[in-house]
Amino acid sequence: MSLDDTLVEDKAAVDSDRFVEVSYDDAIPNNVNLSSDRQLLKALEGWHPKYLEWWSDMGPEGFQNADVYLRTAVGVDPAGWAKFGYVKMPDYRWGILLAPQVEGRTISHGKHKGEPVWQEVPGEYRALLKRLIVVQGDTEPASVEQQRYLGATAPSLYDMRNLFQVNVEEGRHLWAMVYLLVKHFGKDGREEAQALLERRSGQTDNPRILGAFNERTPDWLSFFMFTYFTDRDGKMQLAALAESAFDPLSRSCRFMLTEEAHHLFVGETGVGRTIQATCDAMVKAGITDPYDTERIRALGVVDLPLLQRKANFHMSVTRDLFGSEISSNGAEAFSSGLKGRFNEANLKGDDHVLADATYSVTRVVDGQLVQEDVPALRSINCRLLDDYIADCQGGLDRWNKTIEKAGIDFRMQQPHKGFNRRIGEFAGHRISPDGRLLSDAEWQAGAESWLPNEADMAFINSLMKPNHKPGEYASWIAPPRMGINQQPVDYEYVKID
Ligand code: BYC
Repeated sequence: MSLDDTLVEDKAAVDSDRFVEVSYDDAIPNNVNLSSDRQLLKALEGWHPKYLEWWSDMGPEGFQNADVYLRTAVGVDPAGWAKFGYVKMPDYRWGILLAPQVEGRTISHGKHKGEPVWQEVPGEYRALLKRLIVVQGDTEPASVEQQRYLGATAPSLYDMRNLFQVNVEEGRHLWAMVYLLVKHFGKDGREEAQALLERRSGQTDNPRILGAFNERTPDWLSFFMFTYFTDRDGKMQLAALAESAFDPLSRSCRFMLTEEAHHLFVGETGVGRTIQATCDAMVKAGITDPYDTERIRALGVVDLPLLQRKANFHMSVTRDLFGSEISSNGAEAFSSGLKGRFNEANLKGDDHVLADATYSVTRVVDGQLVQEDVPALRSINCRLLDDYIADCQGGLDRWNKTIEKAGIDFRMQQPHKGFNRRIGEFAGHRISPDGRLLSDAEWQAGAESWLPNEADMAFINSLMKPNHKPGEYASWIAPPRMGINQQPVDYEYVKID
């Protein structure tokens, strides 16, 4: 079975099992009966041109007039919820799509467990709920901004198309959060919707809210690592919000998860194809030592230790996105019912209220890493982070199979949870990938071999040359086993004039 076969969609992410038709009669495609709410429609129609302005200023650089073979959500049945066709990106139909309401749904966790879910915002949780929606919304345009320049160096038209697919869907996810803000939070919500278009990834005076979304995505390897590791934070957070007692948020997130699955696929297969190209080139050249860097790089492929360093960077930065392992905000989000654990409704073995439960958290105490039992409510963020780390492993295992098949003695690994962290329990401590607490001097001595160094980045940059003809693939990445929507791999996925 090929890598692509195993990954047609990330199954855990695809949990929307029923779909409703989308109304295309309105200016904004939607399945929320927008036309019946004139005030809301007016507010969104007012936001739309500003969104398009943001897209033109901060969305993909160039290619705005190219015909791109994109999937558009049109709200069909599970067999085919997406429509494929050539679209110019600014004409993409960003819409508001919620998974259908589940009749009789009750709150799955927290102090309101068992009560009917809310269709309106409860006053006592308004500020916290708005904050969660704003943080979620902020990440969507941020990632588009981060990926803005990648089209120019796409390793193939297939990859370019996938990049643009991810970008337009992140745009739609922004729409999803803006809908909630504008519909449910009045003037405040409209102001927040505006602010989402004003913050800028990496800008000093008005940056995006969370750290990882202010990092650069300067090359395609970063893009694939980002879509594997950071979009997976998206999956986990959306899954936790899909458990929300606030039903419109839950329904939005359930539909977003279906799109998120493709982003994870792009990441996993992108890194997987890079590894495949490296292994193929090494085998062909008779190189067995993965650390024979100079000779491997001379073949125009990425050496495996460099891939590990890139992965270390993206994993550690993404782990920070879970917030502090021990957090009163996290406890409040759970107890109020606004945000559950991963897979909350199906979790067995506790009461989903967690008032007396504990959870084992790794902490740094007196210069040692120790396991400590902490009240489960306060360690909700840690629990989600641990679930995320477990969820990351599948891709690494599949990548390692490729390496093993080629007979190369190297394994991709996840670094220790505390490696290179800036938020939470490990912030301010130096921890090696194998989980040793280090002095500053030891850290400085090791950092170059654990995280991408200058020479690594210069080498990656040297590989970033465009391959913009159908069927052409850069040396450092293997072609996919299958094309998109059963098209061939040499299909003209983007028609560039
Ligand atoms: N950087 O109690 P704490 C996605 C702030 S990705 C900067 O430790 P809390 C996507 C925090 O905001 C998923 N600041 O944590 C992926 C708080 O500030 P305030 C996005 C940080 O609040 C790829 C303070 O520190 N969705 O969808 O329990 C492409 C103390 O916070 C960071 C969500 O994250 C950081 N890394 O948890 C496209 C879900 N971490 O409020 C899209 C919604 C923490 O005191 N968000 N801070 O000013 C949440 O659930 C929570 O806000 C967080 C933080 C989990 C992020």
